[in-house]
Amino acid sequence: MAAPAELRARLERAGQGHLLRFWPELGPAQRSALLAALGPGLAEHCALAAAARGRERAPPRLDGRMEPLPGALLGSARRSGPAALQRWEAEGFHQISQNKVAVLLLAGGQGTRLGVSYPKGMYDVGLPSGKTLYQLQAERIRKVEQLAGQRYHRRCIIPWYIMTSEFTLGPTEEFFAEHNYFNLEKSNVIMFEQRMLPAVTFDGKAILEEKGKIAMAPDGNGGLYRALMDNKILDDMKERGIQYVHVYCVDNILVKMADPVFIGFCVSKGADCGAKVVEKAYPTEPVGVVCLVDGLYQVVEYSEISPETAQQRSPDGRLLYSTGNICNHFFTVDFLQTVAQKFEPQLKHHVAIKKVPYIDEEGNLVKPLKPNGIKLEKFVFDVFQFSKNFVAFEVEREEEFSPLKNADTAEKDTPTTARQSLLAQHYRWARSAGATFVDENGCRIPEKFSLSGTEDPPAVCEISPLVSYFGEGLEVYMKNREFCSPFILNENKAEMLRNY
Ligand code: UD2
Repeated sequence: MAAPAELRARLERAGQGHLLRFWPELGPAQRSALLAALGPGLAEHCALAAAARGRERAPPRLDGRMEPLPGALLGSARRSGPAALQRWEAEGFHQISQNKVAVLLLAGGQGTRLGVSYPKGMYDVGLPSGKTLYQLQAERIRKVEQLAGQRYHRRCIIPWYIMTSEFTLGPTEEFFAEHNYFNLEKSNVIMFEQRMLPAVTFDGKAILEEKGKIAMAPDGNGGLYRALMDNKILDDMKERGIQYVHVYCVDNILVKMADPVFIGFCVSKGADCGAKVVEKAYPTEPVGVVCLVDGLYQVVEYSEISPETAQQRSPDGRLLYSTGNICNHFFTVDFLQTVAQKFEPQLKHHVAIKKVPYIDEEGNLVKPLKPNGIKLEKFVFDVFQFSKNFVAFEVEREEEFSPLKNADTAEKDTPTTARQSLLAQHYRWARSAGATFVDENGCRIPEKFSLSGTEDPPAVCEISPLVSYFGEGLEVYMKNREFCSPFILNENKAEMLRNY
């Protein structure tokens, strides 16, 4: 059967005629799948992608239009006294105890830099326990629910929304089912799917990855806002009485799920939108900076600032633009609703240039060695501009940020650095709870007081999130006790030590 003439003519006119090149070879199922992908929006998307790439080849410098966040909007874990931190924490726990807080994981990315074919959350960075990122996150949720429950003597639930994509939904669902949802209630783990967009060549042609299939990629983590509407997630949140959502990305091994201090800070400031940030390590560090551009809140990518601006310092010696984005955001449900219903179409498309495998004219699959394709993505933080009351909260990098981005061949943000960050943190917690460590021969391991984020602690001590969420309550198990490294403090061990 020939392709419908009208469709062929429409595609030819739009410069997309090549998509029907292998039509005669396709079976009925492939044909109907291809037809479904060839909707009227396709040509428009291809033209948009090619034009966007043209613009982004020379990204505009934003220097002259930027201003740092006003101090009044910027809270800080380090520079605030214990009384303020306790007040925010208490506010956060209060909201959690009212079942008004949810967490939302952005897990639709393909993890290409890490080089694994499965979702990043399933990655095991080599901790003594063998726990994956998903398991650590699930256990942190359970622990915060428990801590809030103990304070307020009631059962607390923090629903876990997980945005996946065509690539990650199936394996993520299977993984959670295999692990019995890490003992969370299945009905409180809500997975939904973001949309996909076609990959396009530099001259604006959709790419065939199979003879009857257009190469597609998730529409970026800013695809969240459409996905919330597509999947009626905001309705689900409202039915559950959720008012505040902590949105975070999958790869930060130190992520503090539903962090009561951050939630409490944002709620007590009356914020509709907030971002956790870390102080930039050095002026050219490749992280986005949360700041104002033309008076609107924005994350400015490092490529959009000149080295001179990046190096500017304020009178206290800190970098003027020091607020590094770590993809940890606070939103009220009302704000999400307004954005999703009203502003989503205004979010700009960012261009990602990628190597996209394609079918050549002879029908062979080619894996390009050089980037050949454009993928358009929206970014989750591009909604900051619509906030009426935006705040940022600066946290300690070594306590809260160590992302898993690259394979171990890279220097930074690898499985090794993620593992080291977590074990260094747990070593610090154990030490301040009064623990000492010996090696397998019983010899005392000398203590180390200052650890860089990227070195192994002198003793290996892994503490289950089910025992401690942020280092709290460990004295009862560890004070004046000696442990043999490597040591895992899990729930059973904790129970034994408590009764000992
Ligand atoms: C993200 C932030 C960056 C910085 C950095 C810190 C964005 C756009 N950039 O950069 O500013 O904070 O993290 O680690 O937020 N994802 C989806 N769907 C998609 C694409 C990505 O859910 O279509 C998820 C992905 O699974 C991950 C998160 O979004 O959990 C961040 O994605 P990324 O790793 O591609 O972002 P990165 O490292 O460029």
